[in-house]
Formats: sequence, C-alpha cells, structure tokens
Amino acid sequence: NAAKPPAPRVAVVLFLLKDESVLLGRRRSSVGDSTFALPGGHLEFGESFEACAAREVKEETGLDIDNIEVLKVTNDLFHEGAEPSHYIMILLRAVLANPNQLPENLEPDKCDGWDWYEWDSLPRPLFWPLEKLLQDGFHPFLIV
Ligand code: 8DG
Ligand code: MG
Ligand code: MG
Repeated sequence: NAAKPPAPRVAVVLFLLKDESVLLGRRRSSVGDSTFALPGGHLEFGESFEACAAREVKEETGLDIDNIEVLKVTNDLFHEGAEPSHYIMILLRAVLANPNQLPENLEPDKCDGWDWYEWDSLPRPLFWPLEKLLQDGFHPFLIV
C-alpha cells in the first residue's frame, strides 16, 4: 500500500469574547510552540462548525459557550512541523454561557494555561495565523 498523499484538514478556531477580552493560551506543539493561540482543533466527521467549536473549547478549557457564529475562513500552509500541513481554518466567535465560569487547563501537554487578554493589548508572540489576521485588520468584536 502506497502512503496516503498529504491532504488539507479542517481546523475550527474560536474567539471567545468576554467584555473587551479574548481567551488565549500559550501553545505546546511542534507547530507554533510557545505562541499565544485561540482554543480550537480538528473538525470531526459529520460535525457542524458550531458543535466543533463548543466541543474543542469544552475539552481544552471546560468552558460552555453560547451565541456561536462563523466569522471567516482562511487557507493556511504550515512549514514548521516535521511534515508540512495545510489547514482550512474556520474562525468563529462566541460568548460564555455563564460569565462567571473560569477556564481550566485541561490539556496541559498542549497548552501552558488559558487567560483573558484585552484586545487592545494582546500578548506576543501570537501564533502566526492569528498575527496575520490582525495585520489584515480582522476584528472579532466589530463584525455584525
Ligand atoms: P484535536 O486533536 O483536539 O482535534 O486538535 P488540537 O490538538 O486541539 O489542534 P490544534 O493544534 O489546537 O488546532 C488545529 C490546527 O488549527 C493547528 O495545528 C493550526 C490551526 N490553527 C491556526 N490558528 C490557530 C489558533 O489560534 N488556535 C488553534 N488552536 N489552532 C489554530 O491556524
Ligand atoms: Mg483540541
Ligand atoms: Mg487545540
């Protein structure tokens, strides 16, 4: 059997908004290691974008979300891992179902910990696809 040729994958990435802040965690990964990134992960077979965002943020932080909306799609190539990877990125936003719920670091092998960061003073370095979106003027709070 020949090895499967590489194929694009679908990633679902969430801007979880609270007041003027977004939830970010520092990645532990061969791709984007030590950079600040959004919660998210891979779309599973048969899953909606909204269900995937809710599942990934629950698995990674324990948080429950509401008002889930798709904002944008990007197409990104990553060259920094052992093998190149290609992602179709679905960007969503949501708010906390319960504003008093606190994030937990449920996958400490993949993240140093989650916290809220004000949009106007985000930590650096950001994971580069996120930095690229910001450079392009993307603003998750202002989209109607
Ligand atoms: P899974 O096994 O739980 O499905 O996947 P994961 O381990 O949670 O995957 P991930 O690396 O968190 O997300 C999948 C891909 O999404 C990642 O390799 C690259 C892409 N991605 C971006 N920007 C961001 C971002 O800000 N956060 C996250 N988590 N992924 C992002 O391009
Ligand atoms: Mg995940
Ligand atoms: Mg993830």
